[in-house]
Amino acid sequence: MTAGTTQVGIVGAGPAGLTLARLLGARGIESVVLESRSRDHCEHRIRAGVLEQGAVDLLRAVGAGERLGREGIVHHGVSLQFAGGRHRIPLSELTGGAAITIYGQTEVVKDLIRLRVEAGDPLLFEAEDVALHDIEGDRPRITYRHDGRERELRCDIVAGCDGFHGVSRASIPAGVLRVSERDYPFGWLGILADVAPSSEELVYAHHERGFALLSLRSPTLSRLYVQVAHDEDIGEWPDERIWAELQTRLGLPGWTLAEGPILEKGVTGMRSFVAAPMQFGSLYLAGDAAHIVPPTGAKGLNLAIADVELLGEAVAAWYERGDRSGLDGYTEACLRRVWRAEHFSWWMTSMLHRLPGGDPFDVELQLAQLRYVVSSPAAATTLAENYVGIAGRRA
Ligand code: FAS
Ligand code: PHB
Repeated sequence: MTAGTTQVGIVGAGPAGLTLARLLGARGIESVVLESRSRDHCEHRIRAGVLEQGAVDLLRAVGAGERLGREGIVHHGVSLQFAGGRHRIPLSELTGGAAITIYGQTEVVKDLIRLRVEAGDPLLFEAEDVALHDIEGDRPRITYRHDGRERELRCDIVAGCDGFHGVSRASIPAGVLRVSERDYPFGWLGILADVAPSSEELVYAHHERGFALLSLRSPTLSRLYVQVAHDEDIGEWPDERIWAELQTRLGLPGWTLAEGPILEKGVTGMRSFVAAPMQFGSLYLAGDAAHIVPPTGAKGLNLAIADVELLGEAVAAWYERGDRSGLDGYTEACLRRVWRAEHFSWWMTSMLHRLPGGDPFDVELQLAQLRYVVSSPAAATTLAENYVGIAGRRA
């Protein structure tokens, strides 16, 4: 067994783990990032696409803002489409100028990995059988296998940034966590298509056949989704069927949805999930390891980055001046914002998706809500301020 030591052991090289590593490095705190998958897998796993201003600011602050500033597309509105009409929500007008930035999570991860590798700081891909030990005390250990050799990492703190299916949350003893969750009876089939987006801004569509979303990754790359069954078989969806469904759900008189080669397609399930506390002993959970939101509110990635901003500051305060208040108050500091995002994501999902087995009453409630949001400045502001990112006391 090869033993090593560091200050913070970070499990997972997704947005949470990689951003935390940068934040700690900026404060002179050593960390080792252990990732179970390959670099190529992490850099090409298609996921989120919308960054709140807070996330953009933090990525810039940790030195990951150069390409983001060049290639990120700033949007000042989104549209809701229902009952044959498309209605723009002027996000920036309603929030004193706040905006969102379209920049794929794959790009965020590529930028952060490149920075980590260039800095020569430890980032181990394909770390196998990662296991946490002695997390209830103040000398936790992480064991894992890398390059065929059994290894052990001794550290002061473990950051569980390993996503919903990771090992960290599962390492917390039974009976400690309070889990709140909701599984939805539908999922999203998403495609990445080599075609210029047919709308400059995102379009969220309510349709009797189900929800659809027009999003994008660049001026030549479209990202689109259709609601499907939660256990949909992607094999049942040849490209022609996907485009036909998108044309039906997004189509409007006088507007054309351009089609093109589909480069990637996949089905993702949908759930709301919060595990509390987000810490146990010397283990701190961040991002999807602690909470999941349905992607309708575009919050998942932004929540992960917001968690590690708090965790990074708390860890630095502890090392720099022995102040544990941030660590002790980490869960409470995160959960207000997490539950605000959980509510908003649930609200957007409930308003826009066709509920399997839903009766006309459900549909009329959704349409009434949609008509109200697009006709009342107060209601539109509610959507806008949550969508661009609500922080502080209003969370
Ligand atoms: P991540 O899951 O991104 O990263 C965790 C990392 O830990 C991964 O690299 C994983 O390989 C690694 N890991 C797991 N187990 C490990 C172990 N035992 N040892 C070591 N490493 C381990 N959010 C949006 O806002 N919009 C979207 O459209 C959207 N689409 C999504 C589609 C899918 C299929 C999924 C699963 C999520 C989607 N999300 C979306 C949410 C997503 O963006 C997450 O919120 C975001 O990835 C959270 O980042 P992390 O917390 O870093 O977790
Ligand atoms: C995306 O572009 O992947 C995206 C955008 C907005 C969402 C979800 C996903 O709400």
